[in-house]
Amino acid sequence: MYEKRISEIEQLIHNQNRWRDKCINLIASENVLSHRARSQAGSDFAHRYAEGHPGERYYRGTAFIDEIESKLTANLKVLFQCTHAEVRSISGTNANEAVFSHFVKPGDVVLVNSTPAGGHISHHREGSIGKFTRNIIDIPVTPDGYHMDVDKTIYLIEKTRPTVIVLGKSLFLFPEPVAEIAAACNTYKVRILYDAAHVLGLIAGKQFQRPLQEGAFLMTASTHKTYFGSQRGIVLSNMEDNDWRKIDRGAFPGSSSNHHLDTLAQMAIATFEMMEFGEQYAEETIKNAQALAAELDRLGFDVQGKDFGYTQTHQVAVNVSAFHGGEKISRLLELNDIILNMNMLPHEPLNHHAHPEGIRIGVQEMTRFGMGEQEMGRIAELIKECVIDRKTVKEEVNRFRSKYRKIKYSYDAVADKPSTPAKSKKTKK
Ligand code: DSN
Repeated sequence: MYEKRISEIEQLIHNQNRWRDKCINLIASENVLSHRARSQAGSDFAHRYAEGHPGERYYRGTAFIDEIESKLTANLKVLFQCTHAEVRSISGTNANEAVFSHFVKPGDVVLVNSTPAGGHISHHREGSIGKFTRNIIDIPVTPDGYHMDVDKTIYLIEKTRPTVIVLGKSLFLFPEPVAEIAAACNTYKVRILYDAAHVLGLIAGKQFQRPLQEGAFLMTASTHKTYFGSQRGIVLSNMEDNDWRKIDRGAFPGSSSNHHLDTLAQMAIATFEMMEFGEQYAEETIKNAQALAAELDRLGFDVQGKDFGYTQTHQVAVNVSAFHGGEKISRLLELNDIILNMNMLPHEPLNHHAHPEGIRIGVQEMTRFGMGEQEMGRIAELIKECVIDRKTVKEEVNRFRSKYRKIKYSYDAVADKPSTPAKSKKTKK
């Protein structure tokens, strides 16, 4: 009776696969899995449960996931030089919830990046942190809007005595001044929680600040933006064991039950890729973002952060208010198969959220498909032809994108080679 309806869903999945494969994807919070990692989706692990820790599960039948989870945790500790790694959160917000639930109490004062200044929704009054306290104060920013005003923030710390300051954001162009505020935070016992969702791969690739080494108490992240996937969350720290037990309980049973074992296995694969290719990838990603920003500026766009070299991450922010704003421009680009999101910019009031002045561009996915600075120049031209010249560029976008379909910074190049049939092992009879 419902078989035809299932076919409709299958067709929609097929349409998505075919469409996004032709698009220039510039959403700053996305990335693609390598073939090696993606091909493990739907393994038997997709059907299973494994609450608890390796070797101490509430379920039987977990021997293999125990081994995978242990290897992943051990690799993350090496990659991020930390003593604790929690891998059971199934998203970045879920990881934040595991942390906030134990370190933010009713009535606590917390400092966060405001939404226009780039703060993530889980740092917002209506998001995860708002469930635990309502005393949420925005971190002061410098006039350009993209940097913390360190003096004013330290003054605010002295005056309001927060328990926690949440750094890291979703519109994230420049490093956070962790080291600069660490002493004041130490004096007033303020914990620095650093949400590294957007920059995790840049940190792993050693091309960005190292929050844990600069003074952050802990770092949360999602694992699929500049990191190679899969879509999950993590918490990393060098904190004392006593405190870590709170995170442990925050992750399970505090904010999750089962932890989606098939994507955990994919993340174990992606983490090896990050260990091997992360440095080169992160370097190329940042260079690409800077090249794209400079070219968009040259072509007549109001690219943000110009006085500071535009960006030190995978992101570029552009004020498109001169061209009818972020909502209209992101739609126009989508019609031409260039996919990105509208974004509020730091000077905007919250009620602009549905019609903000900006767009946010991320180059991390196209970099993973092998694009370099020259290709960034071409993307800037295509955006200009579409937005400023009002030309239809869809066919050219599809033609251009068709040249970049293999996933680099992975072992897929090896997998692409025609496989030689495995020789049967001779066994002693
Ligand atoms: N809201 C997402 C972003 O695009 O930055 C992160 O969860």
